[in-house]
Amino acid sequence: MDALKNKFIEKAKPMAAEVKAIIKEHGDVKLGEYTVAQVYQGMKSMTGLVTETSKLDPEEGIRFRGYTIPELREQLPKAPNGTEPLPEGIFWLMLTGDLPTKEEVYALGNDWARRAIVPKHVFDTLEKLPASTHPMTMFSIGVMAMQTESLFAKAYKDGVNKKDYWMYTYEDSMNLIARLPRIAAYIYRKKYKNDVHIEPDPKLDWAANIAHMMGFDEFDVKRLMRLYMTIHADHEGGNVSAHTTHLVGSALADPYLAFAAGMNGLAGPLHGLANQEVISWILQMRKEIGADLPTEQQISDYIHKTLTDGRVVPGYGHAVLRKTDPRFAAQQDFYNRYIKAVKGVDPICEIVQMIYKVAPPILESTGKIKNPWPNVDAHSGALLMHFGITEFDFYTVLFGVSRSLGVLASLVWDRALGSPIERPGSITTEGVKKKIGALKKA
Ligand code: CMX
Repeated sequence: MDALKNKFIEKAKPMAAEVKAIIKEHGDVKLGEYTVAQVYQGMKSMTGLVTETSKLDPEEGIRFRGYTIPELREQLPKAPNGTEPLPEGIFWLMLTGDLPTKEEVYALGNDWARRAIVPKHVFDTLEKLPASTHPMTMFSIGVMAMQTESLFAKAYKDGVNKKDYWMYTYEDSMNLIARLPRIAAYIYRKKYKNDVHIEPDPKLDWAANIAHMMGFDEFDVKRLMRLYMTIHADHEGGNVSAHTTHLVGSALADPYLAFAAGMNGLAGPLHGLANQEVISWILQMRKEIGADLPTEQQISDYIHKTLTDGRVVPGYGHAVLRKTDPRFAAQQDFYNRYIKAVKGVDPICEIVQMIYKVAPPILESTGKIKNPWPNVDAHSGALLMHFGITEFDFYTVLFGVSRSLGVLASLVWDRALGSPIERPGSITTEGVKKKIGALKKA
């Protein structure tokens, strides 16, 4: 058994017993009450899931197994000469709860490199799609085409004991994570670089290889990709991509099917597609204003116009967060440290900083937007643009590659803890009205 798999099951076995005991002894303890508004409006702040890998605090932002993003940027192992964490490390942390050593992270990277071979029929499937297919649709189809490789599906068909589900989920997850960079880069090169492809470099780490296979070998792009892949990895369990993966997996659909479903949710403009929307919105604003660097007044006018047109300001707002997203702050720090301080200002990154100044008071003044602050998507595209990755309808694919780390780590936990099929109850509006009536009478 490999080191990570060994370490995982050492942790998971006693925890599964503990969870069983909690359900048996305290199963009827109330965790909270919910309201009519919560039932109609997306179950916000309703605790309905157990997710071990990360926890989101509305004021502070995300913690991965207790660690904030600044702490992880300090403490997770880095590539030789690297300054940003290796995403292999955050996967290890999410799966085991422990910070890995450099040796453990390098060994995991080597394991993924060995698993990274994508079957030819996956590329053949992608080749058959119309040229106009959106990269996220291609990504989801690529993952679905690879489902032929599922060890979980095969084991289930062969009658595997449910105690061993986690093992096959682990193997599928590791294979899938290892192969996603190749699929993502293939989509990029097929769509934007004349279908000319670049083989992976087995000596490179997982994130650096994505940059390499896309055709970007500069040190700074690899550095950005390591940060990008780390900070997008997880955002507790209730977000659309994580929750969908968990939900579909709860029917014992294998990790390929469950992850592809999660990616279809990530492709929505209110979730992951917002990173493409942000850049498209900024470029449209520059075009309409007729200036590369609009003034604060012009940005303010454009935000007002967006709201008047009944559209959202992409990259702003959040269903849980109530402060600036620390993932935005990490990218802002990257811009200041490695771009602005070294090469001077970048116009699109500067516009992002100006929007950060101008947008929150305008959004707040509407009186209905609960969080006027930027989320992760407000900054990510500007950094990619800076390094020449200008094809913004590809950006969500990169988000998806990173998100695999969190949602698949959670899926392995789901099977190790024996989580059952998810099936919440629902209510009709007639039923809601009856409850309200009964409460009024009482
Ligand atoms: N611009 C304009 N209006 C916004 C807004 C924004 N950035 N954020 C919220 N609102 C509006 C909502 O559309 C809603 O309007 P209605 O009452 O007319 O329906 C109202 O304000 C209240 O919404 P909320 O409770 O503050 O926000 P929700 O929890 O419903 O939605 C989110 C959260 C992220 C979908 C929303 O803020 C939004 O649409 N933001 C822009 C898209 C975006 O950046 N998404 C990326 C999120 C991060 C990620 O998943 O990647």
